[in-house]
Amino acid sequence: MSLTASVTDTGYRGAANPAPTLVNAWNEWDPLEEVVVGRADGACFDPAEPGCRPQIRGPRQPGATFPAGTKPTEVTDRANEELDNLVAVLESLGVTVRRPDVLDFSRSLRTPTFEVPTQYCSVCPRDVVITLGNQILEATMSRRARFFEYLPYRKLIREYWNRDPRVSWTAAPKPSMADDMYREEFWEYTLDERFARMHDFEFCVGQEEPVFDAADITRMGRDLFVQESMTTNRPGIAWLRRELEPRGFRVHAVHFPLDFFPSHLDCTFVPLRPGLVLTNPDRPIRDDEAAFFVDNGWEFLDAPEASCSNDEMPKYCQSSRWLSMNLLSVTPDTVICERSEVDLHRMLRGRGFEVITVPFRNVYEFGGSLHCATWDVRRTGGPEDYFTIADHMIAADH
Ligand code: ABU
Repeated sequence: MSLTASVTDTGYRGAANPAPTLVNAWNEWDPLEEVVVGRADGACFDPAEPGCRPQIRGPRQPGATFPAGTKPTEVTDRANEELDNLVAVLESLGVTVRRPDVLDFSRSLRTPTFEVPTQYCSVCPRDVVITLGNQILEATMSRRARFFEYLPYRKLIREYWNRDPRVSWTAAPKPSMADDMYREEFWEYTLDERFARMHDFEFCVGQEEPVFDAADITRMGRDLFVQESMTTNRPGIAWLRRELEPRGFRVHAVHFPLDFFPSHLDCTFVPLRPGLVLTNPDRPIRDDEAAFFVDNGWEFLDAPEASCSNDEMPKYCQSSRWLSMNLLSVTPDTVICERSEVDLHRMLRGRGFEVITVPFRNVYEFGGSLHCATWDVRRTGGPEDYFTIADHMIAADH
């Protein structure tokens, strides 16, 4: 396997110069030192747009429509209570916690290429920004309501960039989000049609402009795995490859053909520690991609059933019940999980993990659970190579 950059290109100084970079994260599990936790203030309901058709969950009154505008204060307060509790738990573990700014998300947007009646929220930094070694990378984003969602994090990003000259800061090119960037027919397919088309990996974003959400990327040292999804297209993965491979990363596309509405990898394929990935039993990774992990000695551990069905998820939540596996690793042996996912707790404890539990279901309708609602700015550790046995690369596209 040829590496095109040395470790010094990535800002990691190693044992000879151990001063930690202020921004440093190479995987999802190394000991967590600093993290941003989202906040729910001013959050709006997801507006309907070409990249999103929000649906009411479970039983609904005839004629009921998905709400619009700012979420009710009591809903936001309940989510903030759980987010603040997560902050307290992390601080009690010695982790430095930072919070984003709040935007006026109720403001409509009118750009030269699109309009949208409201924006969304700053609960899920994971979707917007990612730490890759010493680099802060802002995603293109894929939905109009989230176009400016980098703004709540910009003050923090500037601070990290100003405080440590080794910190690199990159914003991916913003897409037009014009009508012709999307494939609106996607929303009309029946489940049978989706089944028939599952190996096409064509979703609601087209293949012209590079598009990705940061949560479609998962980090395992030198290797980054990026899901083709409703929120990340093949040009988006090509952009990541061209940007990151000169920095010494290997960028692999991954596919989960049975996930008909893929959006973000962290309810599908969740690395827990070197050699172990928590996998979604409903969404197996494509066989050829599974082989890359297995040939390198990795084990897949299927998550147990979530504690509730899709219909029992909060009424306005747009994520799947598999938020159950959207955990946050604090160390390779310690994870924070949602309180009600007792089967997952039991399974992970059986595998030697310390499991800390927190209530988080009131955050679900704001787009995610514990992994989504956090951005790990700094973990200890460096650019390890966890894929040394089999050196075949996963192709960029399908
Ligand atoms: N934002 C994560 C959602 C993933 C899922 O619905 O499965």
